[in-house]
Amino acid sequence: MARDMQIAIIGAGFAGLGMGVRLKQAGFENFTIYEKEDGVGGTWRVNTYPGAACDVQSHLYSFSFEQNPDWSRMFGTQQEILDYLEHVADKFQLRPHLRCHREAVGAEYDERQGIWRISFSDGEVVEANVVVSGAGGLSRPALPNIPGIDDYEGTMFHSARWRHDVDLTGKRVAVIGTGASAIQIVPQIAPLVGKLDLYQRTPPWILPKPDRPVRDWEKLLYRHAPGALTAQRLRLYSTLELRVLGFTHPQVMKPFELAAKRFLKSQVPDPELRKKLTPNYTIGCKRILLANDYYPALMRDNVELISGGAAALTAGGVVDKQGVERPADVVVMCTGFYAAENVAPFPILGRGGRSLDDAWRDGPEAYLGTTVHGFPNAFLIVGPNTGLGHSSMVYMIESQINYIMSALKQMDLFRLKSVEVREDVQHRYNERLQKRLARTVWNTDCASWYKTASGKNTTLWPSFTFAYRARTRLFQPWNYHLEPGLQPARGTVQPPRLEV
Ligand code: N01
Repeated sequence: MARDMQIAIIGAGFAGLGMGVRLKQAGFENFTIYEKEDGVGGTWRVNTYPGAACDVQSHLYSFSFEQNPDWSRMFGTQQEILDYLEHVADKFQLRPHLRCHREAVGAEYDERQGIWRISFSDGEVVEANVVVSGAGGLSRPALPNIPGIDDYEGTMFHSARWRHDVDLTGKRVAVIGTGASAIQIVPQIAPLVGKLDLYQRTPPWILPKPDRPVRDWEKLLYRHAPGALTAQRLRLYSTLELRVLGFTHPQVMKPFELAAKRFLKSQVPDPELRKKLTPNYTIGCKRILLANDYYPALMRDNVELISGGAAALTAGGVVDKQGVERPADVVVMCTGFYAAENVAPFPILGRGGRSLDDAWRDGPEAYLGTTVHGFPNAFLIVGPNTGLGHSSMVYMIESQINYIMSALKQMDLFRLKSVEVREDVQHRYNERLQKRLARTVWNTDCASWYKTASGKNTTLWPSFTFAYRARTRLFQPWNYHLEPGLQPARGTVQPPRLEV
């Protein structure tokens, strides 16, 4: 086993770091993690908006190989999760493999040599036998396509690019969108701002968040009692996993709907406001949100909920669906990310110079969400249909890493120049997947970021996560075209441009 392949990993979030750890543990040392930001953490580095926190319990939303007995709360905050990832980078000695401020701007496959040539925004070009994209499923902020967006003269920013230099105290602030980001932001900024206008197009279904500080004795137990942390992880895993039954059998969602309605009623006594906040689609069709402080924030005197969404922007404010304009000093776009379409992580040209965008023009698809026909030696982490509505993405990421490791070990052992998933295998897999998705709650009566404009769900895994884990345990060479003759690539072929 030579372990001499060059491996380029794009992104230093959970996916890229997890991949780095596993490569190191298996003796692959020729890997580099390229990150466009100034450090590790991915989404947990970038999303610094007030109130940013995870909606999956941290004892589960963390690596199985680096469990943390010291989480301060049940649901980790952005800063705590970022600290955890910094710790992972240090503990597993990933820093020497890390190149920050390196944004991948293109990757091209050279069929003759079986290598990828990857270009970065600073002019560096590297050659690698394998490219692993851990660029993230929700990393490209989307702005709404509404008239006047370029005419607005105040301060406008997206939730994922929070402007900490902008003081919101006493200002008139318009928040557009009521998804997972907005419902965390609104309760934090409402007490500061002069007036908060919240533009809601579709009300989300919201359930209470069972969050609390982790008690000192629990931390002691997790630290010292053998198996206690694993038992907690298992308990959380099985509780969350049961929710799959609801998502895949929409008729089972009724009790959740009743619980959400009861919660709304207990928090919002005003029937008018309650009516505006009651969704009219099946619970679970869009992501179910967890929050205890969102509804109370909407009852403040300085907060106005505007139904129908934002129809346009003007130089000085936002126009609602009824044509009423409200002035705004600051507009915060909580309008989500490009997720279901236009999602090649960066321009990628595969075999025959075909672009991934072109291969995905009818919606992204891959085999096991990881490999794509026409793109040999390229692996996607959090690729098509690997997202979850019910449990920890870190579990899915670790499953994908298992699969990629299994593929890399076989490439190394049999000196394979290339591995490329067979077209018929990818096609059959996606046909079955889409049939299964058709019967789920996500395919009922709503539009969501899970689906393309034509209604194809290209983001979610429609089954138990342990079923995905079982399928990704081993790389099956018979599902791939294999080419012998691996030649280790050269790494950097063109150094970065010097800053002058
Ligand atoms: O984005 P979203 P997000 N006028 O796409 C609305 C993860 N995440 O950033 O529903 C008014 O959910 C749009 O309305 P509609 C998590 O996976 C996790 O909040 O399309 N509104 C919607 O309300 C999450 O699902 C955490 O009708 C307009 C909102 O913008 C994903 O990231 C925290 C509009 C976009 O919501 C994305 O969440 C944060 C308009 N003209 C994020 N145009 C946690 O772990 C669009 N909208 C807690």
